[in-house]
Amino acid sequence: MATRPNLPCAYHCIMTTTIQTALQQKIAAIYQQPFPDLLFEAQKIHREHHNPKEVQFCTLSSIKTGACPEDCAYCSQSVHNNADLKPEPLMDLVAVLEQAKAAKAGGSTRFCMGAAWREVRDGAQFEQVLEMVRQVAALDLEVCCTLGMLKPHQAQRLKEAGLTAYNHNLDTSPDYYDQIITTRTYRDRLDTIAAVSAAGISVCCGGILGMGESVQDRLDLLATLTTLNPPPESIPINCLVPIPGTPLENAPTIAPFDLVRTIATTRILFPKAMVRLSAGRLEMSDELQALCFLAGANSIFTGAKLLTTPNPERSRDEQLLATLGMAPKSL
Ligand code: SAM
Ligand code: DTB
Ligand code: SF4
Repeated sequence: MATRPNLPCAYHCIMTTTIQTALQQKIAAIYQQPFPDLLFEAQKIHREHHNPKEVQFCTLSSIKTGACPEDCAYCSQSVHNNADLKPEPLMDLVAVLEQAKAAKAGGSTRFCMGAAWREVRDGAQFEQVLEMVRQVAALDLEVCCTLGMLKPHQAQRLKEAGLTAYNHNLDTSPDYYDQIITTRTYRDRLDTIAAVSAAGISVCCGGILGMGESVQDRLDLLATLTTLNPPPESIPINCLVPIPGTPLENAPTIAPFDLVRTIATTRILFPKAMVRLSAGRLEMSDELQALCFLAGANSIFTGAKLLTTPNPERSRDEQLLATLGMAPKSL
């Protein structure tokens, strides 16, 4: 695999070219191993740090849907795209708490609230989200938010409210980023991640596979994640859900073995992280999902809906785990 001699400025700010190339080579060597060696290495590391028979169930809630000013090419919620989606204002607290209680009753130990915002603004809506965080945390669930860009004082307030983790994906490589999103930069993303870490909140950061990127782009995303300090404790690996009316509606689907290799490489690079097999499971066979678990994925989103797109029913996931002699992870 050819390595790129140069990556753009945002990347240079965190790595010199020499380290960058060495890191890229190291990651490529992991990824390119013969499949049995790659899976064996991933399994060894996975078993040292996690129970290989357990998968964490997480539940998503779209607390504010659509009308987002960002132009993410994959997203149903961008005003720049023409997806068939009805925008919804910020949900009320009681409705969110009902969803969180139902999630817990269904075996989820983590509840993730997503808002289609470019960034958080101080004011009544943020106060309402802070109250949601407080009350979901009081249910004894891990509580995660993904609300767009944050300033340091906002991250601090989320921490004080009891937030466990903040999801803010880098999505792809620094090189490919401007093919997917033009209304913000990689540096913007890294700045929010730094604010989250500085506030003592755990970072959930991953990407999307199947947006027309190269294998090298996927490995460069992983390389960037290794430069975060501390490394992310949670890494969602999403497969693109192609949405009619978005620029990526006809993007080529990721090859199943490329997905498994990417998950195994992630597990090897981030032994302690939760690796989340996120969007795109509806299109996957049980056998492919089982291979992803063997490669080190240990979390899924359960319930019939992700944020705006369908997801397997929880009963199907329970059945799959039972067939494999596996079980949902308790807190
Ligand atoms: N607006 C916030 C942001 O972008 O950070 C939070 C919500 S956004 C929908 C959360 C994540 O969902 C994105 O970062 C992206 O990785 C993922 N996502 C969105 N649309 C997707 C799609 N069609 N397929 C796969 N993943 C998707
Ligand atoms: C993440 O990486 N994947 C989740 C969660 N973080 C917020 C979202 C997936 C969204 C899939 C497309 C949709 O349902 O709109
Ligand atoms: Fe907005 Fe997030 Fe969708 Fe981008 S991914 S359009 S920021 S909701």
